[in-house]
Amino acid sequence: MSYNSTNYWSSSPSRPDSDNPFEKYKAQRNSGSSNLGFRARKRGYGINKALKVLGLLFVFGVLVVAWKGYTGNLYGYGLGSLDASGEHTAIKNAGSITDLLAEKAAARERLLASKGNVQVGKEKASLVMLVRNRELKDALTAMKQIEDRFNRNYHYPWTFLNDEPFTEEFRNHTTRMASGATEYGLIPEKEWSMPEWISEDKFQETTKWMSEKNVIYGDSRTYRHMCRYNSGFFWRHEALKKYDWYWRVEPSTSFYCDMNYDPFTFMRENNKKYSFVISLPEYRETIETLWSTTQEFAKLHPQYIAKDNSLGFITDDDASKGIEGTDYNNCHFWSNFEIADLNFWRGEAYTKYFDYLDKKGGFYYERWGDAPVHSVAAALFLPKDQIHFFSDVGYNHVPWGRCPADDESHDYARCMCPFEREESFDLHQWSCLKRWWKLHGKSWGVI
Ligand SMILES: Nc1nc2c(ncn2[C@@H]2O[C@H](COP(=O)(O)OP(=O)(O)OP(=O)(O)O)[C@@H](O)[C@H]2O)c(=O)[nH]1
Ligand SMILES: [Mg+2]
Repeated sequence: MSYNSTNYWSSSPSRPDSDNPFEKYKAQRNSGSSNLGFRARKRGYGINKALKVLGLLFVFGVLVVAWKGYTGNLYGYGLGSLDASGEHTAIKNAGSITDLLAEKAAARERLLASKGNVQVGKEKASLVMLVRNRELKDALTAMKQIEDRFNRNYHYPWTFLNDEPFTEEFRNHTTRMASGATEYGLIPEKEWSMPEWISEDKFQETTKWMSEKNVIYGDSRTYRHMCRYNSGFFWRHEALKKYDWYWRVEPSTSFYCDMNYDPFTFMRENNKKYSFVISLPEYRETIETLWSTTQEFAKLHPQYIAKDNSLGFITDDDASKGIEGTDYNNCHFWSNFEIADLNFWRGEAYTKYFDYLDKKGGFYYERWGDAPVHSVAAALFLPKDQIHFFSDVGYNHVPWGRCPADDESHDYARCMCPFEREESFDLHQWSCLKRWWKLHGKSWGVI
């Protein structure tokens, strides 16, 4: 009978198959009659002995460790016993755990110092992220890309702002990711809540009809706090007072191209105050009265309107009719990316404009976004040459992304875009970029 494993395991032990090699081996081993059986029994005996010796050694080891630990000699902070001076070692060494923690903190500092996070960039500038603790992973994703593409060569600091205190976890991970210094700011409650002149009832009416109409974030109170904060307060935060420039970074955004120059220096040297990479129309339901309120403001303060402004970008009417004679086409610079001069927001024109808007209540009675508010202000208060389009930046914020169109973009060592140029939002029917080019007297497609 030939051996096959199936019938071997199914065969009864009481009916050993003498032809089966496994049964043969089993029988020999049990009887101890063969060399094989003898060696096996001997080996078994040897293993038992070795185990016994090991067991004894283990017990001995445990006793030594316990004794040393008790007397404090092994780790330096034992639990008891008196030392030579008669002092109880547990009390004497009580500070050691604190020392260990301090050493851990010092090690972290050394790690950060060894990263060489001394600022190389020459500008008074910071990367700025308004973010929630729960967005840590998304924050790191965006940070990683900005670091890899740009900041690892410049080590500009990062400033994080939040309406709640940042957790240790958030601080530790983002500090490790940053090549520059990090600072964590808590937003004052007054700047993240409805001002006293806003009626709760009227606000509730708005959220009701907006949620019925499915307006995006239409029923959200915190989204409105966020938009108002970005529109009127972030640059007033203590942490940002020392800077002239900021680069706004949002969690989950992507940066596809190496930036081999300092954009802050570029902005300063070229007298630019505001910049963008994507422009698109805002949902009209969220800003029904933003333009009429702006028209009122412009009438009251004509001195703030720049001569060579970008009205032509934000209206599809004949711009020569002026602010009063035109309607807003809803085009705005997508403010999830911004590199800009903080002093523009600090200036008189914008401060007065924001106060005027804030008193009108549109941040709560409608859902005015910081993007159209910043954009309308930049378009009207700045000469058009002070707004810069970063055509060399490859960028994505869901659901839209863009890639550079110039020859440089095809240098794949600089840009790694996950989509073709044809799929860039620049070419989308909703993109406002063509209006931008028209305003600047350039032909469509030349970037
Ligand atoms: N600290 C804090 N940050 C917030 C809050 N809401 C939004 N943000 C931040 O504000 C920025 C804009 O918020 P988003 O939710 O991205 O708004 P959005 O870009 O218009 O919309 P989506 O990105 O499509 O959700 C992001 O950096 C958010 O992390 C909030 O309640 N607290
Ligand atoms: Mg966003």
